[in-house]
Amino acid sequence: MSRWTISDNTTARIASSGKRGVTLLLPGGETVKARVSSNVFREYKNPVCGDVATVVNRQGAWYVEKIETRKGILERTSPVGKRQVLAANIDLVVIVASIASPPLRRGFVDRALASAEWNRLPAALVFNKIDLRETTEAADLTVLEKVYGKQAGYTVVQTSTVTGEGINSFKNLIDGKTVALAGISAAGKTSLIQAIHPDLNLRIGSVNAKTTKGKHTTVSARLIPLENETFLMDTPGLRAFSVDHIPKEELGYCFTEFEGAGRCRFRNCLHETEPGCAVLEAVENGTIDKERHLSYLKLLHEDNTF
Ligand SMILES: Nc1nc2c(ncn2[C@@H]2O[C@H](COP(=O)(O)OP(=O)(O)OP(=O)(O)O)[C@@H](O)[C@H]2O)c(=O)[nH]1
Ligand SMILES: [Zn+2]
Repeated sequence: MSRWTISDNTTARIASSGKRGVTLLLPGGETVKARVSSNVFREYKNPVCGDVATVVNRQGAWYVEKIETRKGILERTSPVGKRQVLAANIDLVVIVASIASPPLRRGFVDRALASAEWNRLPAALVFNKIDLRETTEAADLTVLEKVYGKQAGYTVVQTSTVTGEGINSFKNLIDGKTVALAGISAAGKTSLIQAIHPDLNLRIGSVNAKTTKGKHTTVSARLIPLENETFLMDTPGLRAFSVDHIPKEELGYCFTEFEGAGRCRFRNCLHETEPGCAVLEAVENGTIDKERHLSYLKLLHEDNTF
């Protein structure tokens, strides 16, 4: 195409978005910088990672002309209480957690799951490093399958990038989808992607719990194309899976298995110490996992002020 022609409208994905414009992922896999037309800016503020956009090339420069209606968005509330869309058109949130080295952090898993539920995004779990299952610090996979698979109803995949176990299941899990990948540092996200794409030489990006949980950390996401219409969304910062903005009385709905416990005596029950609480009863008789309930209580009492 000549530098001076105006191209027909093309559909592209927004790979990343910054103050001075966006990076587009063109259908051929090429990434280019683009400016955002003012009408788009007025309507959407800014395109976000994952947006499907109509773009046009005018005299060598790319412009975003239109943003398709978003589905599957990841939102957070900004420090000043404004809702911010972080990423759009997510088909699946995949939470990667190692069962050992570093030890499993159930609190992180439950927070990320609750956040996905609040955003109404389907979620799945990948328990990685199962080659370490016989080590003393390893979390019990039978328990994890029961709690997250059977009781909470999520797809659970067990993997090891060392032995290759479960790598095909992981590949099938994400195939053809736009996937937001969540996991603490060193859980093995990069290794998993490299296991299915040995030729892809990239750092998936470091998620460091200490530096990215700070209140003023910028959270931006980027889209990485894999084969067969599969896109990985790298969301740096655990803040992307914040639960700060979930009203306390709604948090229980973000723990999927609580629903199955039946009705509590009080409609506004927070499942703490209330008499006639069906959730507490289920925890008592083991149909809801104690640790899941503890995670819930922890999130319920988390400092909600910014
Ligand atoms: N034993 C074992 N080690 C693994 C496995 N997968 C990854 N590792 C190791 O764990 C370490 C961290 O893996 P990464 O893939 O860099 O983890 P990450 O989640 O991408 O980490 P960040 O980039 O910091 O977010 C590396 O030393 C890997 O070699 C596994 O299945 N088993
Ligand atoms: Zn209750």
